[in-house]
Amino acid sequence: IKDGWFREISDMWPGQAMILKVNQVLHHEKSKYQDVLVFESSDHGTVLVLDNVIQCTERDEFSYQEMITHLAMNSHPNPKSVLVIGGGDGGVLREVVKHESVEKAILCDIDEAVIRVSKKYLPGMSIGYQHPNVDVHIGDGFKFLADRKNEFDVIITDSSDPEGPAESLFQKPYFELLYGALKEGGVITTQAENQWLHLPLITKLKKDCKEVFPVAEYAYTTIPTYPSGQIGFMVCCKDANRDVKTPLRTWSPEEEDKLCKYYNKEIHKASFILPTFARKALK
Ligand code: AAT
Repeated sequence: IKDGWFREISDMWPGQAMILKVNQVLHHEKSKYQDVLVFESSDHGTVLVLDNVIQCTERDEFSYQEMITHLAMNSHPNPKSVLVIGGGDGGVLREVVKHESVEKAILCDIDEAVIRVSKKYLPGMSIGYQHPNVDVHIGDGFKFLADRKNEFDVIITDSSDPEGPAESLFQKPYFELLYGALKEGGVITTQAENQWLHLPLITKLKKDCKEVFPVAEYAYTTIPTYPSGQIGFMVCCKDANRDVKTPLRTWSPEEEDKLCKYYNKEIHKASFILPTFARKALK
């Protein structure tokens, strides 16, 4: 933070940076895994930053949390058992428990500090922890999955960028673990970066996913405070006949309106339609 502005400078997005105006710093610590900063911004509500990378702002977090969650959840006929890897702020959990079919939701984040500060400073997201069907596990997502077989209907990997503790969550052995931990017909989504900035990485991700899952598609959402204003997801399914681009279950327009601010059944389909340059690279 310099002169009252936070700057998100990183070699993952060279030559550009999001800058947000800071009203006051609410919390700053070095946890065991990362630098954890929470500040109140002038126009984006409370902001969570890990290792100088914006994880969420109260103003636009819903577009990411709803899409990474409902793209997977609504591509499964009856999701009962759900796992979230990362997602320490609780926002994805909040979205998962909107589905009445869910009997158990486990969250595994590596860093207790993220969960602790989110419970204190981000109540609109950490409300997800209050649901009775939720269990929390503190630990590395890769290690957690190593002992899990045939257990989950949906697994959502809401992870930070590959530079740092989430590096292993972007590699093929991780997708093999995800495949093994899913029940028959299971679905995953993972945070899969930005098509303007990370096309080679996304191409590699999609190739790795395609070698593990019979269905692997890239979708994206718009979000002003992530680099270049968009972020993508890999959506994969164990069932070769499932079309994840079309929601299998839908809410009524009234329910949709009550439950979601970004996701709807039309945007589910639209989120898989890519501009020509990205479509070519990912073919
Ligand atoms: N919903 C907020 C967005 C995030 S949160 C990323 C979470 O992943 C953090 O809470 C971090 O502690 C956790 N994490 C990182 N590595 C691991 C790991 N190996 N196992 C489990 N959890 C992990 C993502 C923001 C994306 C930013 C885009 N630029």
